Amino acid sequence: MARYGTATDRKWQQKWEETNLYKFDKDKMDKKLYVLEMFSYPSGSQLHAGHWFNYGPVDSWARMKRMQGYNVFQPMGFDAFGLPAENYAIKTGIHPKDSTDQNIATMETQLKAMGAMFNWENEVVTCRPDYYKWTQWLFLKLYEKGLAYRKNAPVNWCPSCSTVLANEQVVEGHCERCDSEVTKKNLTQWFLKITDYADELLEGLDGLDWPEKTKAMQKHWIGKSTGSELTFKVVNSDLEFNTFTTRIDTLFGVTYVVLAPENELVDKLTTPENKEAVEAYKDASAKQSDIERQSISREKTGVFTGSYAINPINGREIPIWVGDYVLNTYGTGAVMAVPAHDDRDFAFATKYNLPIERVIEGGEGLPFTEFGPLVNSGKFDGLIGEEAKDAIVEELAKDGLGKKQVNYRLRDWLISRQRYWGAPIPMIHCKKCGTVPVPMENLPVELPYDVDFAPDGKSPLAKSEEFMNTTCPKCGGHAHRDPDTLDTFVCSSFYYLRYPDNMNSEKAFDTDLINQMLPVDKYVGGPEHACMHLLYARFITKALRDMGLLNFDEPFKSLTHQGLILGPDGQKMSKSKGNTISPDDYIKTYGSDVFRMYLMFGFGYVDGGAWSDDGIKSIGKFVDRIERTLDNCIEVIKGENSKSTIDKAEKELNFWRHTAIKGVTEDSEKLQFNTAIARMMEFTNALNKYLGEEVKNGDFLKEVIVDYVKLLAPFAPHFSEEQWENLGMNYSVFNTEWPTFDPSALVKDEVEIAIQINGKIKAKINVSTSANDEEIKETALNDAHVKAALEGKTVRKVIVIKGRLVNIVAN
Ligand code: ANZ
Ligand code: ZN
Repeated sequence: MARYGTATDRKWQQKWEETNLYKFDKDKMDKKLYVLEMFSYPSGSQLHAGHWFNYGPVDSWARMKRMQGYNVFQPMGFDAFGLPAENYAIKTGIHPKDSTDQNIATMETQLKAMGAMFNWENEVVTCRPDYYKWTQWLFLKLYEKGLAYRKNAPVNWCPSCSTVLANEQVVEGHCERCDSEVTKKNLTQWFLKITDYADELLEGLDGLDWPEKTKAMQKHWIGKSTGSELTFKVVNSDLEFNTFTTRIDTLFGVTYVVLAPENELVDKLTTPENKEAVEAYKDASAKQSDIERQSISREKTGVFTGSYAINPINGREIPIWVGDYVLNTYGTGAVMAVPAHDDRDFAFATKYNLPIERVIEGGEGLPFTEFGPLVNSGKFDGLIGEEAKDAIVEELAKDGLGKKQVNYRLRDWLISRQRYWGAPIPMIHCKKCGTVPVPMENLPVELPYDVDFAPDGKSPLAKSEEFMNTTCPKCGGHAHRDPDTLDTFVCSSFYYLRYPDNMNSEKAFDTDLINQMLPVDKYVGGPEHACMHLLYARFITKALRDMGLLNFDEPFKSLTHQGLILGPDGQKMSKSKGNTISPDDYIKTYGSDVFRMYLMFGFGYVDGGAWSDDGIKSIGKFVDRIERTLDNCIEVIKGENSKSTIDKAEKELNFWRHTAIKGVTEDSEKLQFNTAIARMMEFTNALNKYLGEEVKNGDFLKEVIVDYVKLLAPFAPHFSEEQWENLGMNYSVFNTEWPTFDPSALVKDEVEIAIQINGKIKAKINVSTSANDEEIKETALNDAHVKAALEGKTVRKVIVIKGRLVNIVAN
């Protein structure tokens, strides 16, 4: 009878729960290890292979750490608000709360069947009032500090879904959900001032043990750009506007300027004969997302306003155009165009027949040196790069027409959502007092259950009179609640702070406790959150630190992104392709340990790859083999020990034992589980080889398999507990110490050396590692195979390459 499978899983899960084995010990803070996996979104009611790949291997790592003496904290919860549940509700009529609760219940059962060391008593569920009370608290704290503000801003709007879309939900200008064209709509929205932390968010990246690619993505997203802001006056007018440029050294090559269609100067600058064309152009570009407008390959378009501007350096008059490759949300919403030195300007100028003129200076990459005549830069001729930039900006500064300027690509975080399934924004709008925060003691502002959330262009909560009508906390008069809900990324921006103190009903968290518990020591999750969740969480940590509520700067010291498990066809798993793998089915057959071990052995952890049924089958066979091997070992141990000495065979087994201890420990530490498990396979082979010996040492063997089961325990926790019990050891293997390797056991007494005769390997010999060249040579020449091969030949030369090879030249 196999000692693995669901019955074994259940048995040990129950025992672990009864004995509260994985309880975090608050008195052992010096050894705390906060291991965090990104919490799940409770959708589709199924735990999929991706969840397993995130949680299973990390749990194995955490188990090893526990055995190494760490006091592991590994919580789990649900990121439970959000669009999918609401969209599902719109389609099926099942209330988001009901479907979410149902999905959570199912996923909890599935997660428990995984048998990970989750600290369930610390669970958080973001859609429950005991959690979102603190999401609202966080918003109010940010508001108190001036980090939350309200402004009118253009947002992506899907007319058919009647809702705001995040930038990420706009795919090539169309709604991700219904494919209709997305437009812009001006709405009054709440924003969080993440831009206040732009520099710190950038600088902090250096000290983080994060994937380089993720750090690079955040860096790019923050997009710090050092340049200058220049003033262009409008010809025959009092109007002027600023441009932001990183290449002021190309100022003499400016042949026109371009304003973003949304730039408020456009209407004032447009002459009557150009009005119609400009209006039409503005309408067309309102439909484009910023992301699209920035696309390099996209054809550049624009219209002339009819007005001219003055180049501040040389007084030259240049046409003012409108073009949507200029974003209104970056820099000043206007650019000086230098088609000889900028790709986009070049494409634009070529299309509209605008002059292209090259400056001599420039220094940094001159992409179009073959284009356009050289223009003279007057007294700046001969200066290049930074020198030229400094000289020109200094000159302009004298007349107040230029200054150095730093710009960021990062925008403030728009957090209002005109959706139902989220945390209500705890703000009250009073005719007399304006916007008034809900007093902290009145939190949570509960999300009402009975709301018509069918999309019709308004926030669903706005339709609930009961919710909307309230009294003003300041004047006591009649007032309205804010009808919007918070972006779900607000919920997940602080969940790691709430976990350790999830039952606290007085505060979001106890500062002293959290300062001890955090930062998170190891954070693991998908790479898709690089510029959203991972950036928001860093911002919120810094903001709370500045409020005196935390004493650390960064929430996640070390981060890993697990790879993606693909379907058997090598494609991303999807229901429509029918290539999904249902973990539950496999667990029924193999139990959770084999499933987990296959994931850990079959894939590089950060690489992922295609699922293979043969792969899991062979891991099943490996576990069977482990079981047979250990049974045979136990038989030897229980029998009369034939010898008590440690000889050659024991030394060899000991070598593999310590090789495995060293390898498994080092590889697992780096989350390289596939090679760690390969070591266990080597170790298993060595045990079997030893079992083939005629006389064995039972006491020694027992020592060896005690280490064997300990090393196996993190990868196959239930099965290993079973083996541990079978060995007659005390519960639990996870309360024992992780083995350490003995370096002296890794020094081999003998090495195998190949013997080549005239370049061909003819034999292999064993020699003592302490043998000198002369001794090795002699052993080689005395070997029977070598003697036979040298029959009738004369040895001309013997070269010994220590530890590896003996090369004999003979003819
Ligand atoms: C003249 C120039 C010449 C430029 C040249 C570049 C190369 P980063 O590095 O991303 O900050 N720019 C400024 N504001 C813009 C806006 N709102 N929309 C689109 N483009 C804008 O890029 C700064 C450069 O992007 C600026 O420097 C400006 O073009 C353009 F050979 O000015 B440059
Ligand atoms: Zn009032």
